[in-house]
Amino acid sequence: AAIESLQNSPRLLGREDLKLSQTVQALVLGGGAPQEHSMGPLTLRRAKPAIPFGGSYRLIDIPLSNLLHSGVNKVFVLTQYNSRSLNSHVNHAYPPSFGKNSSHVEVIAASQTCENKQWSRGSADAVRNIMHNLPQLSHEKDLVEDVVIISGEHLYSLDFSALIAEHRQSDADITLSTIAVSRDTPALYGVDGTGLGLLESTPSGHVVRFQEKPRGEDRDSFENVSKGSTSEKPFVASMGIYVFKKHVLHSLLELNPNLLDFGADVITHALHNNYHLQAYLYDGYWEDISTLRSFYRANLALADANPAFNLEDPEHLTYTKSRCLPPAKIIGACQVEDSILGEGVLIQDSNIFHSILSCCTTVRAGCTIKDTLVMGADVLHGYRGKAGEPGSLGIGDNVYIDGAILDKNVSIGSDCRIVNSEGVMEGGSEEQGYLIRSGIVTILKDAVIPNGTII
Ligand code: ADQ
Ligand code: ADP
Repeated sequence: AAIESLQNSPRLLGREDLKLSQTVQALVLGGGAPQEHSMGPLTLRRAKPAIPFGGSYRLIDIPLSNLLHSGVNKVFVLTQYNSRSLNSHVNHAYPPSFGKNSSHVEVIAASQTCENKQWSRGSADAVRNIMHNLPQLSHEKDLVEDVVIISGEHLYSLDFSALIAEHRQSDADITLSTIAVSRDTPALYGVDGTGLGLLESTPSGHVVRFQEKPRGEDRDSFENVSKGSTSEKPFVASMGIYVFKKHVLHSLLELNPNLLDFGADVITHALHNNYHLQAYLYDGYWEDISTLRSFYRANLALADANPAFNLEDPEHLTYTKSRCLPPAKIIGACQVEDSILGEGVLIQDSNIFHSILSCCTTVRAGCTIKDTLVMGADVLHGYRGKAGEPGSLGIGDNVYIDGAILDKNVSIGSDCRIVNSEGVMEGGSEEQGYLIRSGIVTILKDAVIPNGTII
C-alpha cells in the first residue's frame, strides 16, 4: 500500500513510471562540531559519523543503508568538521553507480563559494550553502519532488518509502519522523548536552506544537499530547529525520537566512508560519548516538545473542567498505564468548568475553578482554615489533582489559591492566594516550601504552 501511494502528490499523479530515485533527493548531515563532552575521545580527529562501529562498519553506513534499501538512492553527504576520514570512507564504500540500482552517493565537503566565504553555522545553513550547487534542489522543472534530510549518526532501521508515502498522502509541506519515548530517556533531561525536539500532534498526526529540547515545565507540557504517546512512552520526539517538499525547503532557506538549524529554527519557523507539518510515527529501534556511553552500550549490545538492532537481517544488510582481508584466525586454545570478530583478526591463546574486535585486531597470548570495543587497525597482523613500542600494533601478552574502548591503531604493551581500577569518572590525558570520560577508559587512536601500565 505504501508503494502504491508513493505517486500521490499532485505533480506526480499519472506518473507511475517514476521511481523514488527520480523524485526524491536525500541529504545526509555528516556532522557539525560535536558537543564538548559528547563523544569526547573518539571525535578528537574524526567526524562522529565516521566512528568505527560493529566490527566492520562506520556509523554512517547505517543511515546510508536505510536509504538505499528504501529505494532512495540519490544521496549527498554534507561534511564539515574533522571530515577527512568520513570523506574517505564514503568515497571508498560507495563508488560511482554503486549496487544493483546504480546508487549515487557523493560527499559534498563544505567549501567557500563566491556567494559565501564562511563555514556553515548549523545543519540548515549547511543545506542552504550547497543548494546552489545542486540544481535538482531548486529547479522547478526537475523531477525531484521531495527532499529527505537525515543525520549521519543514528542507529535505526527505517523504510523511507513508507515515510515518503505518508508525506505525499497527507500532502504535508514537511513530515517529521517521530518516535514515542519513555520518561526515563536521558536525552529528555539534557544529560551530557543531549536533547530531543518534542511535539504535540492531533489524532491524524497534524503537528500543532514543537519545541527544540525543552526543559522543566516546558518539557512536561509535552506529556501525553501526541498521536502515538502511550502510558509507558508519553513523549513523542522528533528523530531529526525530515521530508520536505522541495519548493518548501528551498523557499524557507532562501528567504530566511537567519534559520541556521533544522530543529531549533526551521521547524519552529515553519510551524509559526502556518506550513503543514505532519508527524510520521516510527515504532522500531532508534538510537541517537549522542554520548560515549550510549555509543559503548549500543555497540556492545550487538554482541548479544538477540540484539535489538540487527545487523544480520539478510533482507537488510548494511553496506560498508569492501576489504580484501583474510577471515579471523584463532591460534592455540582460546575461549571466545558472545563476541564479534572482524576480518583480519588474529587471537592467540586468549579469552574474549562479550567484546567486539574490529578488522585487523591482533591479540597476543594470555590476554583476557571483557566488555570491550576494539576498533582494530589499518594494517593486517600489525603486532610484529616489540610489545608496547611504536611500530607495533595490537594487544601484547598477558593483558587484562575490562569495560574499555580501544581506538584504531593502538599498541598495548605486555602485562597491562586496563580496568579503571579506581573508578575514575573523568581523567587521563592525550599525553598519557588515554582519556576517561563518564567512567569509560578510551585508549586514543595511535596511542602506545608501555608494558605493565595499569589504568
Ligand atoms: P541535534 O542532533 O542536536 O537534534 P543539530 O545539532 O542541528 O541537532 O544536528 C543535526 C544533524 O546535523 C547532526 O547529525 C549534526 O551532526 C549535523 N550537522 C550540524 N551542523 C552541520 C554542518 N555544518 N554540516 C553538516 N552537518 C551538520 C536533532 C533535532 C532534534 C531531534 C534530534 C534527534 O534538532 O529535534 O530530536 O536531532 O536526535
Ligand atoms: P579514522 O580514524 O577515522 O579511521 P583514518 O585516517 O585512520 O581515520 O582513516 C581514513 C581512511 O583511510 C579509512 O578509509 C582507512 O581505511 C584509510 N587508511 C588510513 N590509514 C591507512 C593505511 N595505513 N593504509 C591503508 N588505508 C588507510
